[in-house]
Amino acid sequence: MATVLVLNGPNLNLLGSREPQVYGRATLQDVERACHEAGKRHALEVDFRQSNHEGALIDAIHEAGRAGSGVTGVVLNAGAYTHTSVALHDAIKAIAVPVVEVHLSNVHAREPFRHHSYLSPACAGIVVGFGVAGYAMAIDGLAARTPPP
Ligand code: CA2
Repeated sequence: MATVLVLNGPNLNLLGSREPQVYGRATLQDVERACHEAGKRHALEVDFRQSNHEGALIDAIHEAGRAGSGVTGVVLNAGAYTHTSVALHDAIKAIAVPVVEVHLSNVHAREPFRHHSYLSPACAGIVVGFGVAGYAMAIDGLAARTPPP
């Protein structure tokens, strides 16, 4: 079965514990459940991960792009690295697998430093501001591009 890698960046392990007015009350476990449900609808395996470390996110992207990885798409919420990381931009550019950038909040309605993404120009698509549902939307979008086996 083809796999979608869902990759979450720094501090997203804290989801549901603070700032509910910005990020809602769902936990990362709830996000994982929603991703598995979306994956099931498209007969896609979901590999769900979170790391607070930029290098670990880059390694996971490289791994997804390797021949024979079985990964047909990546959903990436890189958290604050979105606004800082040329290294993540380069990693996304380096793989042939499509990456969809996701943000729970509408970053464009927040502080100006969140308005710029180093990742967007390297990504196949972007979903922002739809909370947990945005992850399922990204999986739906990837499934629409994935040729059936
Ligand atoms: O809206 C998003 O999904 C973000 O990627 C979340 C990042 C933020 O830096 C981006 O600008 C937008 C922050 C994730 C931190 O999540 C927390 C959740 C609860 C409590 C503390 C942090």
